[in-house]
Amino acid sequence: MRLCNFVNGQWSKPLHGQYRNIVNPATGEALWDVPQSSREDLNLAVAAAKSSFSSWRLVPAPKRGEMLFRVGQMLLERKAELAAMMTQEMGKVLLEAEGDVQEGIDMAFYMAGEGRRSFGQTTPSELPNKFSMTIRDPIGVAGIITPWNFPMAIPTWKIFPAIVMGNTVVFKPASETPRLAYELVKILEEAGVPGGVVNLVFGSGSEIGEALIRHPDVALISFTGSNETGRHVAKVTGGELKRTSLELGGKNAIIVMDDADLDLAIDGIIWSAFGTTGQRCTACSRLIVQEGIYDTLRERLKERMEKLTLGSGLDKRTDVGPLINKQAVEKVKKYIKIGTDEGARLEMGGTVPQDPALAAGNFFLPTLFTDVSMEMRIAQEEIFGPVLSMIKVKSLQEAIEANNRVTYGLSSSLFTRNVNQAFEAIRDLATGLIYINAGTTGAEIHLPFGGTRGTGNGHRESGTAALDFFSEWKAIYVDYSGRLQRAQIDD
Ligand code: UN1
Repeated sequence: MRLCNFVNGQWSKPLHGQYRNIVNPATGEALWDVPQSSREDLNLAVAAAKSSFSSWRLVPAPKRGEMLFRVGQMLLERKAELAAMMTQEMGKVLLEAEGDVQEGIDMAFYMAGEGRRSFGQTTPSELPNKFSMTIRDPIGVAGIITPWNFPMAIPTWKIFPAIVMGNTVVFKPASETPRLAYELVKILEEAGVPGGVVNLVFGSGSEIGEALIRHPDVALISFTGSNETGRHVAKVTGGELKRTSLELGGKNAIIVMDDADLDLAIDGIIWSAFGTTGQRCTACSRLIVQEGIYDTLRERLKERMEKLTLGSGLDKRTDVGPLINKQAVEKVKKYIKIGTDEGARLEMGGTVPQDPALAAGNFFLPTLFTDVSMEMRIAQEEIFGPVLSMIKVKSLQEAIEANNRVTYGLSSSLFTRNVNQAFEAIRDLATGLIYINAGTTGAEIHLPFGGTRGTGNGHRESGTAALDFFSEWKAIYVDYSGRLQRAQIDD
């Protein structure tokens, strides 16, 4: 099967006819072919989005929202089928793939409702017989660049608020996971979103992503991906004063205090560190543990890790699926060597599995390092794999300080039974997401999502915060006094 671009309402082949093959990361089996588009394809998509903007911005927002209700309904009806495709293409286990689609469903219904809300303010004027209010205005063409780890959820976080606000879209999904992007855009078309409003162009970051961020007719860029690429995007778009939202990963920690419910903490650690094979921006890769329970927690965690089953995500017995590709396996291997050379103790894992049944896939054993100190690179850099580093601390203050001493600030978590400690942590943990007695993953779509420092550039996705990125505020003054009233001068 060959996927197509979607430009100006037409499913079209790339102009230069280049394709590449997508393989299942669990088995190496060939799946489908995806266009390797060129700048010419991208230019056509931007032109379509630009010309559609003039009519789409005038479609009443509740009508735009109704289309998203239909999108949500269709996603719901096709949830199992879409999740299976996602597992084939990206590798995450079926249960998590269903969660990924569910996040898209939630976002569709939430943003559909924003079609009837999009609240501004009415506020008194300082002058008599004068009325003031604020309204949201769409901005123009939004360039949307998404990663492979949430092939459905993250595109919906960006596309749905963009279009309900009245913007049009050029969507460049991750090269590794085109299929879900293709299915999502087909659903948007079927739900009645007019041609030209959402355009889809497959291709590489260096060709299509680069052309998109540089295109003078693209007013907004919403990007999720690596810190390095995010910095590049910011440099290019900053020079053009192009509004840009960046979500660039994390080095998230779970803190476990001596008084914590250890069964609960271990459930949270296993799910956050090894769920999605550690390939979430929100994944836990540091475990900061108070000294009194450090040894017990380490031993109990190892017992649980032993029981994790690796395999294809389509198999119901699998706990941990493959990494996305061979380069990811190499990257994780590199960090195992870095950690060992730095003097951390490799307690478990650290290699690819020996099981011949797994040899064709990109598997890596769940890995635990202990004796890790905050200076080590394995405690500082995003590995994006099933590698957890244990750090011992004496107190909550020391734990919070360790948590904050990284260049990222996405998610953090604290396990304690002490409510005072919980609130102290909420005050002092310097991340955009904080969980008490839960792991570092599992953000819900109606709350703001994003982080501090190297995680981004201050914008938030999800919830009403997403509307702020995808719209411009207009302040309106209506003077019905019939005379010139000068603000700040007349009484
Ligand atoms: C990501 O990893 O980029 O909170 C997104 C979570 C999910 C979203 C993760 N709801 O883990």
